[in-house]
Amino acid sequence: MKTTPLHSLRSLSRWTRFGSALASVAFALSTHAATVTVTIENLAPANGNYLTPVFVAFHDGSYDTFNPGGTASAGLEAIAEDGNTGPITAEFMATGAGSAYATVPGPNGPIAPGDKATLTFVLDGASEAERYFSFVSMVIPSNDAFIGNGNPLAFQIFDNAGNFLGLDRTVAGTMVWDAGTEVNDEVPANTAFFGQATPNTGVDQNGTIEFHAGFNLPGSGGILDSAMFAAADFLAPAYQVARITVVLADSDGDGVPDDLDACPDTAPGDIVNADGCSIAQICPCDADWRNHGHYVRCVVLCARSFLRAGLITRQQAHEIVVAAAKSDCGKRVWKGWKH
Ligand SMILES: [Ca+2]
Ligand SMILES: [Ca+2]
Ligand SMILES: [Ca+2]
Ligand SMILES: [Ca+2]
Repeated sequence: MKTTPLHSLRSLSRWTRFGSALASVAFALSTHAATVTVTIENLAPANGNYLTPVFVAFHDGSYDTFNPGGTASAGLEAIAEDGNTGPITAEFMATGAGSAYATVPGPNGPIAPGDKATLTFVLDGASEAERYFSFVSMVIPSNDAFIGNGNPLAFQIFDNAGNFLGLDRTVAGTMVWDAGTEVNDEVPANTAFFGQATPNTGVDQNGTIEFHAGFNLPGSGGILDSAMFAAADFLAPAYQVARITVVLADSDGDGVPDDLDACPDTAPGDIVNADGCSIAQICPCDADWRNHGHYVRCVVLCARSFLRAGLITRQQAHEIVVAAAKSDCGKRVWKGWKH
């Protein structure tokens, strides 16, 4: 996370030049660098399926994870059967299609229903090598079920001019794939995260990648007979597996992306200008004001500028100025009088 040293906050707070100082900061940051946050949220209900830590990659559009109807690569087999992202990561690196990739775990490793896995990347929007996005994650427990995009051009994150497009996609249960590498017997000893002790255990399917036909019916001794996964039938009506988002990072949640935010750590809920700065940050109470009047003048000018920008109402501007005038900010406190 970026930090702003106190002295720069103070220089921003000088009413004589806060406007030009903020303008120059915003100008300096207007490049193609983009700090983006990838989030994978498990949308399954309680006692639904988990997801393994997700392999995510940004690339030039040439990285093809799989083709429906085709056979799985060894890397796809390892993630679909065991949640192992090592081999698919090596395959991705060998393609030379991009250099921004990661395995994104949930808060406790596997991503439980309701949990989110999230990771931030610093990308170059102007680079063709970071224009498209792909992901793969195993649906667990299962023999070889997974989610992911087989079309490398499906998720374009930056347009050809380098402008951020982002991504917000829901994966329905009907979009779960079967890797075709292992028979869906759901026998615990063969089924990862359901009793299987060693990787790549199970009966070879020698099949192709197809939409998954669903778990075995309740009563067959399979996954749905386990109380923990009683609601994991991802082909149930309206079942959703995941939501995948790629957004510009906004660490302080003020609506201004990190790369354009001149004031990190804005207090939650504070109104900010286009540079991500609140009035309390532009005119901080504890700055080294010459006197109370200088502090109040900073707030007056700032409130006026927020009002002009339509960020606050006339009534709010009035209340902000009154509160500043009533405050002790900028006053020299006499500490030697009492006791
Ligand atoms: Ca299978
Ligand atoms: Ca296998
Ligand atoms: Ca922000
Ligand atoms: Ca901010």
